Amino acid sequence: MAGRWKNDLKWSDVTPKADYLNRRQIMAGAAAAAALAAGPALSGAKIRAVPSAYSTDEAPNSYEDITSYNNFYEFGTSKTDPAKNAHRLTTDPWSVRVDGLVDRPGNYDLADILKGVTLEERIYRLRCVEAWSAVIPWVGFELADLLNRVGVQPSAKYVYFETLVRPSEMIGQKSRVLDWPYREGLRLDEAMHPLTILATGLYGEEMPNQNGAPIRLVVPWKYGFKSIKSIVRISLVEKQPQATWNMQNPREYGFYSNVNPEVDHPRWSQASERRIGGGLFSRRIPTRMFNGYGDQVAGLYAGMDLRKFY
Ligand SMILES: Nc1nc2c(c(=O)[nH]1)N[C@H]1C(S)=C(S)[C@@H](COP(=O)(O)O)O[C@H]1N2
Ligand SMILES: [Mo]
Repeated sequence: MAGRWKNDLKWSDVTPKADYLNRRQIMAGAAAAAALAAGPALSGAKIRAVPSAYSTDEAPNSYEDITSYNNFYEFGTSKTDPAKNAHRLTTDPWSVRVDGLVDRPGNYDLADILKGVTLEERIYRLRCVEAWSAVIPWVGFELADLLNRVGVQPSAKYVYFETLVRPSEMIGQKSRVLDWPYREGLRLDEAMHPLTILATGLYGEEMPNQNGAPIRLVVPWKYGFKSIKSIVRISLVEKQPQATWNMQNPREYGFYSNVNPEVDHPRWSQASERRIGGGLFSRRIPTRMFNGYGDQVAGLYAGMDLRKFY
């Protein structure tokens, strides 16, 4: 169609119908080959997702690595606790309360949130503040899609998020290791950025509980703790909201927490990182400014002192 932007093409426009339908068998996008190579059986609940130009071409970590080495303090503080304990979480039914400075506040059923969206595969790097990293083939949609649907009012400046509190199923919440609920926040322009997604799956399948089922945030240029899991509330607010790790230890964890190899954590260097899955001889690789997403996001911070506002 003359004059139509390339970006407006839908997957169904460029893929023969038979292939399109067959994708259920072959899984989403570039991750398929890696998943097959990776071996271990996936859960079986396939989701259709279209490939995205925002994906890295770096090889994803295996499904096994991504689902067995996690941070999810609601299920315990060790890296292997979430995989052991998160199966107890009931993720259906699930609703997300959207409130604050929005035109259409409400308690939205997850199924309704997902009705109008195009799920994409986004293969992103994830850099934890603890200096490990992974490459994860998420399935999700842009947070901006949801925010535009609920109507953000002009006075809103930040977005605040909360994780579920349900100690009967989230056994880590029986301990006061953090002040529950886990909470996070973004500036509105960060939240509206096309790289910022709400993920509902990985490796072309529904989100494993230990990775934040049924819906979690992914902000690839920030330290992993900003990517809050198992979200039940999204609030549009005027003032910079509370964020769990920033509350816990403001000297060590800033509100912005953009990945920055030049600003060390008070207790360790942030200059390099260890890719998970390398076993005993895991390699360290240099950490990149904004986790390698600087071309897309550096402009959000023009004029800010990135050493001060970490
Ligand atoms: N609710 C909640 N969200 C959370 C966390 C958590 O403990 N609770 N841990 C964070 C941290 S520190 C990281 S590095 C990522 C890890 O995501 P993954 O386990 O899917 O790799 O989740 C983030 N989201
Ligand atoms: Mo992290």
